[in-house]
Amino acid sequence: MTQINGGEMLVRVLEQEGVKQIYGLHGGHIDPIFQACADHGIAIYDTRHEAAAGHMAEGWARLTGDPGVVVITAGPGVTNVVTAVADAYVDAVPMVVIGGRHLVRDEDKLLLQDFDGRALMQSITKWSRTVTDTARIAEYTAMAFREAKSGRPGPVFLEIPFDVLTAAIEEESVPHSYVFECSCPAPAAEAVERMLAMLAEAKRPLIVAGRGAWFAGASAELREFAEKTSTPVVAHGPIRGAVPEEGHPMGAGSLMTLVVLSMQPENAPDLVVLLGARVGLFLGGGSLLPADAKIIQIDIQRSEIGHGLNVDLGITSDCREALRALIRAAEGRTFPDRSDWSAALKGAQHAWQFLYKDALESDAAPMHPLRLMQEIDRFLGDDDVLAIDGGETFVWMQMAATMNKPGRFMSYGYLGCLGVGIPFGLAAKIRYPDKRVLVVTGDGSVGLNFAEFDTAVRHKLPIVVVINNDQAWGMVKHEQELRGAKILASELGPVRYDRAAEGFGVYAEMVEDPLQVGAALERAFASGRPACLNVMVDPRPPSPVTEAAVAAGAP
Ligand SMILES: Cc1ncc(C[n+]2csc(CCOP(=O)(O)OP(=O)(O)O)c2C)c(N)n1
Repeated sequence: MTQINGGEMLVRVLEQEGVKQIYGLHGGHIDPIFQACADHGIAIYDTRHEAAAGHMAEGWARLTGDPGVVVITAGPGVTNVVTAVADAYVDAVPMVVIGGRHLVRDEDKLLLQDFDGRALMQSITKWSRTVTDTARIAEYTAMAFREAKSGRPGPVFLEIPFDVLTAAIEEESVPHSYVFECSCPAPAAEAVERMLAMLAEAKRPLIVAGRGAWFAGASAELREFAEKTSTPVVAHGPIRGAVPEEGHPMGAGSLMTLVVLSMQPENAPDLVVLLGARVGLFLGGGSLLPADAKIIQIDIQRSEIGHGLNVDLGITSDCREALRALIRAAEGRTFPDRSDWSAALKGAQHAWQFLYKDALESDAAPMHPLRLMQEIDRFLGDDDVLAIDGGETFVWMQMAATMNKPGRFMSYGYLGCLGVGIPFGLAAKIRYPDKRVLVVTGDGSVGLNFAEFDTAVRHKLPIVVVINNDQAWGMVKHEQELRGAKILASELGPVRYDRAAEGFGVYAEMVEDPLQVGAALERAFASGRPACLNVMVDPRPPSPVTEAAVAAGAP
């Protein structure tokens, strides 16, 4: 019989799970896993900081729905990946985190990287285990994938002590290959009937589609249902574009449309369908939904129904299964013509262009940040992928972005986690090697994972990073200004990020003229290399979200 070590055993399960790449940063404690990955042709995307490896893994999962796999070393490797795992946990993103651990026999001896990673990870993972028997590594690895993917997905943590990983044992068969059949919960027939009846009565119904709809793979069904029932859609996250936001009467843009609607009582929706969308930050804690609107909530997680908001009809179901049942039941029925309503929504979707008309039409430098975002939106095609990072930067880009295909829009979620931009962009480029990937980030946020320009160069991942350079941690600086507080710890100055990025070997330019943004983007993509455009913008204007947050007394 052949002898294999724990690393080999683990990687055989990765292979069986269809894993083509892992993300990580090396350390002796995990070398057997890296060695076995190389033997099995699994790519290792090694980063300059474990946080970035974690964000790449969650970025991959956010786009594909498949667990992203990150492998980090014992002790500081585990502690450095915590933010990314928390980001995935808060947003229910599947991720398999594999950590090294000190030797079992060295427990509590203060030797190299002696640290209880599992204790740390327990509050930010769905499931966690420490493997103490080499013969069970395969069983536990397969279990980790099942846990990450089942029910409401999320990150899991598997920790393997170095002596358990390196021990040689007789070759054992890894768990038998299986097909992970989705036995997804579907809606009850009565619930489907009730929902269709409520929809038929509504004058201004609106679907709010969130990450749950994306992970359920419900893009096509969402569009079909919206068309069949004349129900407009606003969307958040990668499901944006499932109903094209341009040229389709039911595509009503992002949640920024809700911000405008909340200022137009005459256009308040009378029925809101929360489709895999939770009530939190992006719905203003529920305040963006009219108090007297009827609420229907569809979510795979029963406990999520009514969380933060009273609902009139709750449906515990996988979003795609629910939409399929609704589409079947809606067959042959007619729904009211709602063209006035969808026109009103289109108006709200584009209201920003009128509210900021002067800034958008001015060619003066420094340009207004929304002007930069408009230039970016004009440049981007339907197939291009957009990853956003930053505070004000996120708001301005979210206002300007038009998504016409699903799976092209990425950003952080409820954790409000800055620093994800470059790692998400890199993950997107791995997922879509033939598509253009653009990262738009604040100058503060880009600093958190700036060294990942090196990862982009080493791994030949030609993403283009646009830095919205307002020379500050803009959102917090504007908050200080609006509150009349002292301006402190929020200023950064005119840093030449383009020159710093050049040091890593990327194509770089500084851009000051708004009329040059499009041409600079062309040159950056044409370079065929990773690229950095350091765009100087007017640091003064606060975004409407910052103004609203300060007015509401929120941080
Ligand atoms: C990791 C992390 N640290 C700090 C914050 C708090 N925070 C929220 S917005 C913001 C400013 C972001 O500045 P920048 O990236 O330059 O974007 P801008 O607001 O200027 O567009 C900060 C520091 C956070 N959300 N996440």
